[in-house]
Amino acid sequence: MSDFEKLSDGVIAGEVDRVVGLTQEAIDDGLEPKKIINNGLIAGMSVVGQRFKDGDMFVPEVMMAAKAMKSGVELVNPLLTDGETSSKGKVLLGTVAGDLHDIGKNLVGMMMESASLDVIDLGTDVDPEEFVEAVKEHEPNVLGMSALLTTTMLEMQNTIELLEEEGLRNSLKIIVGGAPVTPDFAEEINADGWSPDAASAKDQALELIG
Ligand code: B1M
Repeated sequence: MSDFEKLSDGVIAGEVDRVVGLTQEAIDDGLEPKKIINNGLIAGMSVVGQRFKDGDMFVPEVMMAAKAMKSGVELVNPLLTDGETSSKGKVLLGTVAGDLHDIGKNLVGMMMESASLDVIDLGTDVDPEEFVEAVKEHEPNVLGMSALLTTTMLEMQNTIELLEEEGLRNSLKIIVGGAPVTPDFAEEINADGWSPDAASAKDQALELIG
């Protein structure tokens, strides 16, 4: 098994200590930092994303894998040179106003981070005005909104309308998700995309960023 395969394997197994040890070994052996991230750590997390999508892995295992991957990336990140920053774009994420459910949203954020997207997580119960202020401040490529209640999903529409009023809608892509949110609803409220799960949300963000 190659060093990269061992690293991927450690991420898939969610073993933080093993991943930290293997990452340090890879650094000491002089392997290229970007390859350690892409061919080892992110490669492992891609497998996790696919298995989660297929129902072969579950939330706690995905969280452990994401934690292991993050621990490895943190060791390698300081070694990347300026031109090598691994960021593929910026995503602003939040659960809408009145809604405190954040497990799904956190998974979406982890998957996105594992694909080298910069994630700014506004947390839960984020009202339209807060989303608008954060879009002005951070200028993200993508805004992702999560809702788990049939009552709060309407806040997605309120947020998009406020972004339109403020002239901010055209400069960003919007994706929505959460158990009660359907593709038809996403289209109705003028979102750019809908995803059924965290791994698909990551794929969609990357696709929309282009
Ligand atoms: Co609540 N809750 N809850 N709850 N809760 C549900 C959602 C509910 C379906 C339970 C039920 O009645 N069967 C129901 C909603 C009914 C409805 O509106 N249709 C409900 C209710 C009613 C409530 C309260 C009103 C209960 C009460 O107090 N009377 C209350 C509301 C509080 C509030 O938000 N204001 C409430 C509270 C809570 C807890 C705080 C106790 C807790 C949340 C803890 C937390 O999140 N930190 C909780 C929980 C845990 C649930 C259930 C059991 C599980 C939700 C979950 O985390 N699923 C849920 C019932 C259920 O789903 N079985 C329920 C796992 C998670 C990985 O899945 O969030 O769907 P999910 O995320 C998926 C996808 O949806 C997608 O990707 C994720 C991963 O693949 N996804 C996105 C999510 N966001 C996305 C964003 C994207 C793309 C994809 O793009 C940006």
